Order: sequence, then C-alpha cells, then structure tokens
Amino acid sequence: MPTKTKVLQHGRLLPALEARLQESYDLHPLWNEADPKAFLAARGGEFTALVTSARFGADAALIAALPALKVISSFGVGLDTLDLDAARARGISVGYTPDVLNDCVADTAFALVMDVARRISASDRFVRRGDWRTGQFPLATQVSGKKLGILGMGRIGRVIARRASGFDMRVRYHNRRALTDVDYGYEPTLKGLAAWADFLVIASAGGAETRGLVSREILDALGPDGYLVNISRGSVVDEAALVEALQHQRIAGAGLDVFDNEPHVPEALFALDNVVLLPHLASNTHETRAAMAQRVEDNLVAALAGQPMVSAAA
Ligand code: 8YV
Repeated sequence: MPTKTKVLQHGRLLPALEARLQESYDLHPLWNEADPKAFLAARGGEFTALVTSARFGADAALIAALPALKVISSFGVGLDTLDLDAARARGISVGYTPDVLNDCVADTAFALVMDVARRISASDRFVRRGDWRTGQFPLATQVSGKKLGILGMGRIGRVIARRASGFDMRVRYHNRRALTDVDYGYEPTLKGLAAWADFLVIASAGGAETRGLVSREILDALGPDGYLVNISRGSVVDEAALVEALQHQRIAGAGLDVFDNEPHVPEALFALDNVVLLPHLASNTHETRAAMAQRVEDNLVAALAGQPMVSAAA
C-alpha cells in the first residue's frame, strides 16, 4: 500500500470532514499536541499539506515551521488570518471556500436587518418575561422600501443587494473603486454612504486594510435613525466607538454576527436592547457547511495532484 500523504490539521473542522480526511491522509491534529511549538520544531518538516480554517488561519510562524509545505487548504472565505505573502514567497498553493457560503451569509445579513429594525429578538424576550400580560411592546422601524448601504460590494455584498430588491429597498455601495458590472449607485466615501443609508451593512474583507474603517465619525454619519449590520469581521468596526454609540443611542441599533476578539463580546452590550448579538454563525447551516467541507477537500486533492485548485487564494 502506498504511504499516505502527511497532512497537518490546525484547529477543529466538521467531524464529517475530519473523518474523510483521516481516511485519505495521514492526518495529524496539531490541536491535540500539549506543546505545539515543540512538536513543530521536532516534526514540522514531515508535512506537505496543512488544513486550517478562517478562524485559525496560518501565520508566518506556522508556515516557517513547516519547511516542506506545498499546500494550504482553508475552511472559510476569510483570508485575514492567513499570511498569503509568506505562502506566496514559498510558492505554497492556498485554497479557500468562497461563493458556496454567499447565500447563507446574505440571508443572515437580512435576518439581522429584520431583527434589529423590527426588534424580533427583543420582542421575544418581552413575551418570555411575561411583559405582554401587562403592557404593549413599543413600535419598531419599517424595513421595506428603505435605503441599504453596503460596504464591500464583493461576492457576498452582491447577494445581499439582490435580497434587498425583494424588500423594495434602494441600494448603494462603497468600495475602493466603483464597479463597472453593477447598476447600484456608488458612494465615493464611506461617510457619504453612511449618511445616505438607513441600514449600513458591512460585507467587506477583514484584515489590516479595513481595520477600524467604521469609526466614530462613520457611526455619527449613520446617525440616530440608522442601523449597522456586520457579517464580515469585527475588526472593520471601532468596537469601543460602537458600544458608546449604542449606549447613547447615537445610532438606532446594530445587528452583529462578528466581533473584534471572538468569542469575547463587550459585556456592555448585554444590557442593551438595541443590539442583536450572534455567535459568528452566518455560514453555519448543514447545506453550506457541507459545501465548504467539500471545497476544502477538492482544493486539497487537486493541489496534491499538481492540478489547479477549485478556489485558489494564492
Ligand atoms: C466561518 C467565516 O465561521 O468563512 C469565513 O471566513 O468567517 C465563517 O464562514 C469560519 O470560516 C470558520 O472558521
């Protein structure tokens, strides 16, 4: 029997994916090692492939500790935790899982838009507390027909924009540059988009280039009638400024699936009813997770066979 390729696994993956990888490869879970650094120093040279996720990524130190590495296959669309420059410098192929999660992430963006404006979660708490027996739940804000601003008109942003047409919403977007293949209005500045929008949805990539883009100034441009929704990365928002804006109702509310230091959520938000807090679940459906797992496997198989990956980031 030919010897199986040695694959290092950084962080847990779906059990079904782990099982399939175990069958085909000599899969070594790094997260099982009591002293990962010592393990890598002793045995890092054995691995030609690394499977990881957007959550755990692969930084320059990990890539350097794997001198025989040829392939990285990552579960997720985010590349902010992967040091692509370090991988490129070594000619390492990097695969990720874009597109297959667009629908579910866009659905979650809309769930947050609806929830924060119509106060679905807050009204559920109202019923459970028994408050309906003695009072009326306050009025909420209409979503249909409103103005939706999208920061980051990429693969996911475009699907969010399509969802918005079902709600008769007007859509504008801000990217570094105007796109030639979409008809939505382009706002050359994020501040202009925030000032225009009733709902500002963040769908941009994370990483150094977008860190802190949604600052106090942008939140003030969104204003006391505006809502923020974030399904991208917590790092895109100045989280301290957001907490303060929500506490003082300088914006109307926020729907957040992502945070700057997950799984830690600023505790000041727990007391506020104008914010919906999700545990980074936008792509977490059986269907989408199965498709992402399949893409991780397909990318790995292709690259190890010397073929182009289905979705290559580098
Ligand atoms: C996942 C994500 O939760 O794809 C991404 O970039 O943030 C989410 O789909 C994450 O990848 C799990 O590691």
